[in-house]
Order: sequence, then C-alpha cells, then structure tokens
Amino acid sequence: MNIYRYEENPLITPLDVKPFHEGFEVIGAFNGGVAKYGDETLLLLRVAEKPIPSHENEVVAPVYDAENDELILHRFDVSDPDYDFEDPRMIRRKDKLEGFSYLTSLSYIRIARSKDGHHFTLDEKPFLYPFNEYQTFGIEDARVMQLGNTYYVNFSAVSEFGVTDALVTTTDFESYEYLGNIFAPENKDVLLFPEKINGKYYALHRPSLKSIGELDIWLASSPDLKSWGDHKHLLGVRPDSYDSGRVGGGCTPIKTEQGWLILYHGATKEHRYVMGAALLDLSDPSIVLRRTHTPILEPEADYEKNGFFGDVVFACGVIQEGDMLKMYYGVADTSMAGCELKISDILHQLEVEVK
Ligand code: MAN
Repeated sequence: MNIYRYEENPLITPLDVKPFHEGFEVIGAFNGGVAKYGDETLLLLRVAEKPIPSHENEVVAPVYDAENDELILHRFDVSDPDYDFEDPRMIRRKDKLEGFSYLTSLSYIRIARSKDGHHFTLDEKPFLYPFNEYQTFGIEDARVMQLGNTYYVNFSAVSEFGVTDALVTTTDFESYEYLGNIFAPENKDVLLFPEKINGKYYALHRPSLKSIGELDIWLASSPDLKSWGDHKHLLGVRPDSYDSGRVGGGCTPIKTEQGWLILYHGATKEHRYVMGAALLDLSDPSIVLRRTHTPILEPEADYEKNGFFGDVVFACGVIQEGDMLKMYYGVADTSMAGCELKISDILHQLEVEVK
C-alpha cells in the first residue's frame, strides 16, 4: 500500500492543547472525527485531561456531576487494597470481574481547524463537554457524517452505566442538538452511512460482549437515524490475523463503484491496532464482498509506536478528493497524524487478497 504520511506528523500533540481545567494536564489529543466545513478541515479531537495529583502516591479520578453541573475529583492512594491501579488509564475495583470503576482522565471533544489540512488551530473551548448522567466519565471518539448542511456527530458516552453511543447534530460546529443515546451499552465505534440505501439508514456498530462471542462489527438499519434495529453480524475477528482480538468501524463508509468501502481498526489480543478494509455490497450492505488480509496502515513511525498506549493507529475519518483520501488518525492514544492514500490502491489490495 502506498501511504504518504504527512511530514508535519504528528499534527497535533497534547503539548499543543491548553488544558481546559485548571490543575489538569492534557495527556491526549487524539482519535479525532473529521469534517469538511466551508474551506476548512475540522478535527473533532478527543482531548483527555488528567488531574495533577497532589503527591506521588495519589491517583485521581475526575467525574462529572450531572446534577450539579460540576467536576468532582475522587482521590485514591495507590496502597488502597480494594483497587488495582496497574492500568494507567483506569482504576479497577478488585472485586469486579472486568472493566473499570473509574477513568484517570476526563475526555471531551474540542475542535482543531485548518485551511491546508496540515496546520491546525485549536478552539479555546470544548465543542462537546459532558452534559448528562451517561457522560460522567467523559465523551470520546467522535465520528462525523454529513447530510446536506447538517453534520451528525456521534460519540462514546462513558459513565458508571457503561459505554453507550450518543448522537448530536450541528450546522455550525458551535451549537448542537442532542438526539439521545442511539445504542445501548456496551457499544462503540458506531459509523453512520452517508445516505439512505433502499429507503433505510444504516450504521456499523460494535457491541463489546462480555459472556460469549467476540468484539465484532455489526450492521443495523433505521428509518430516522435515531431508532436502530434489524441487527446483523457483519465482520468478525479472525484468528491468527492482524484483527484477531477486536475489530471496530473507523471512518464513515465511502461509496465507490465497486461497493461501500469500510476502513476499520483491527487489533490483536496484545492490543496492536492497525487499519484494515472491507467492501460491502452497494444495495445490500449486509453482504461482505471482500476484506483485506494484510493491514492498509500499521504502526511504523515512532509517534505511532510510542506514547500513552503505544502501537496504535486509529482512524476516525477521511476527507475524500476524487480517488484520494486524506485520512486523519489517532496515534498511540496520544496525538493526531495524517496521511494520504488512494481508494484505487485499497480496492486493488482487496482484489488481489480475495480468499
Ligand atoms: C478503554 C480505552 C480507554 C477508554 C475506555 C472507555 O478502556 O479505550 O481509553 O477511556 O475504554 O471508553
């Protein structure tokens, strides 16, 4: 695969972002959804801010209190026998089998704007900051789908109730209208198709199963983008492959003459995240026509291999210019990078790798 990584990479790092909260540090500016708005490229960054502990044995969990509209800091001592502090991203109660009880940072969505797609200026304030009880641990990984002048922005809403997927619309990237939670917990990586297919809207989603099954991509349809049903299993993990551990949609599906092009992330059980591609039937997206057997993008550059959580490339959007895709992607759960690749090259890779 011919990939041109931008020379300015990483395009945005935590050092470029002034913390919104006093006494916090920015530890991540990554996994940004992408939109073309007027003559600008917008990245809807996930900014993760971590409270600076008051002493070295302290771990702090920031939690948004929806009732009083304020941020509360829960302070823990690393010697607390009830909790496990090993994973820097989270605090686990030891009597819980899986998952986490608190996160060590609060994420929200802040916009970076650019005229040339390479140099970005950060907004001073968040675009989406937690605003209800489903978002008390933060808002993560926004994706953008444009229908006419309206942009549909969906994101992971994280709270003690789980990770759900919520939807807002905006026409100006300043104000928004909330349409509610569109997928129940635990679900991530929801991608809305950019047009109706045979009278219905479609979405990719990734239920995060706990008892049986794998972390696979599903397809759902809807009459109105709010109520989703007719769920079908679409793309599963594959043993001994780059996507043996989990898969999840990355970019808004791209319409090509050969089918819907899906750019998704796949990870191994060891959490190495790469980008793969699949092609779905144009008039029935539940039919998978082809799928790559080797990644189209994998962590190679230093900024992709090293960071808060290394060995991760995680695309959340593209800007399409004819055959060319400008793909923006989170690197190492820390920063944002950009690259260019051709749709025709991806389709060719899908062709030669047919099973
Ligand atoms: C995982 C990681 C974290 C994220 C939580 C909640 O543990 O992706 O970065 O904050 O899930 O979504």
